[in-house]
Amino acid sequence: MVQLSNMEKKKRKIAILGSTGSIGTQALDVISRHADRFEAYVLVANNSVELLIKQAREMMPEVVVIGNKDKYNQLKEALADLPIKVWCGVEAIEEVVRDENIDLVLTAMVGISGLKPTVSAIKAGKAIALANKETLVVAGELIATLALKHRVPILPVDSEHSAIFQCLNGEGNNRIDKILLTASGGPFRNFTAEQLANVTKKEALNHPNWDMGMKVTIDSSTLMNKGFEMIEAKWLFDVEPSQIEVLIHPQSIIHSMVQFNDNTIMAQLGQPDMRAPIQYAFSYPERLKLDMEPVDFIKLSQLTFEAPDRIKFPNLNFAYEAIEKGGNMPCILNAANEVAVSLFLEDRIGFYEMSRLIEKAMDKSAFIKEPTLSDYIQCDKETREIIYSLVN
Ligand code: MN3
Repeated sequence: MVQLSNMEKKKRKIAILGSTGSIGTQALDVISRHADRFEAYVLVANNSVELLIKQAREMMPEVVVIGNKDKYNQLKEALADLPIKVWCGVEAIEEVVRDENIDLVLTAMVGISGLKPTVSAIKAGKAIALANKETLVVAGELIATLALKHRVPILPVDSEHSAIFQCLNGEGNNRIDKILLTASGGPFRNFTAEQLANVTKKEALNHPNWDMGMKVTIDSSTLMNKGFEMIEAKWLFDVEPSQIEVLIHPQSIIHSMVQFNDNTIMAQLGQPDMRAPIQYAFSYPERLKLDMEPVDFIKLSQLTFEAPDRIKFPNLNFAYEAIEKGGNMPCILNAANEVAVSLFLEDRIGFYEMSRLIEKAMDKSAFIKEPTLSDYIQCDKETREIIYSLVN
């Protein structure tokens, strides 16, 4: 599936899209600890200019890009004494990933903003370390087709997909019977429907196992994240949604499993530490040292599993419905969810309203069977307008 043998031993030059976010900062930690193997060649952030300045001074990349043009002067002045190129704007992000020296692009931007730069990087033949799952949710077919055409490997950074990817090591053409996609269940796994109706932003942001960005933490609490990951798995591993079973596993030790046609199951285990899948995507197919504690099975004593509650957490069903319908429906799902999550984070709507708004958007938005890249961008915009019109 993936051919990276020609870049095995040389220092990999990496472009980090979203360097100031949760994945981005952990990626820079991985790069710093293996400075003989990796180089942060490009750093891209949307808004967090102060952190970007600090990162640039530490990592000394070739280029830094700030998405928000209003922050350009501040960035430029702060780095004036260094030989670092400073760019700004969304077009600059699409351009910077095409630099001939880049080996690998880590896509760790939030939401649909990662779509165009990912397309641009694939067209330029860059290997992709994919953390921005919304890219595959919105335009999975387009990305999968492009990656195949340009012979570009897509290395998953999402922990579940990295696990599945690792379970497939050495399996050649052996057919996947089923993917067992594990989920922690989030902070509200045992809440009643009444309790769920009243949960606060603060409670939702308190994830039991994983330290992640705000958007994905809220998505975890609604199981939208797992729905997105099901769609992500479909495109990464060429399986049908019916072959993907979501399994609640509160300890987050098994990161996912693959069942083959002889009913043998392979699992990948480890501590819930995002640096592990990030580093594996960077060093693949090699494994490098990581200061992560091994799993202590005696201390753990048990690993438990249960079925997800699809009544309390309907977003999971919406994801299956959206991918079955296909076309721009997953794009509608994603756009509606992005707006719903931001409204929840602004304390403008309650926990359940996020699901209600997504359901309404899927009903109301115009269906396009075979969308182009510009259809996706337009559909994203229109869906957002629909959601805002519903709450105002
Ligand atoms: Mn995940």
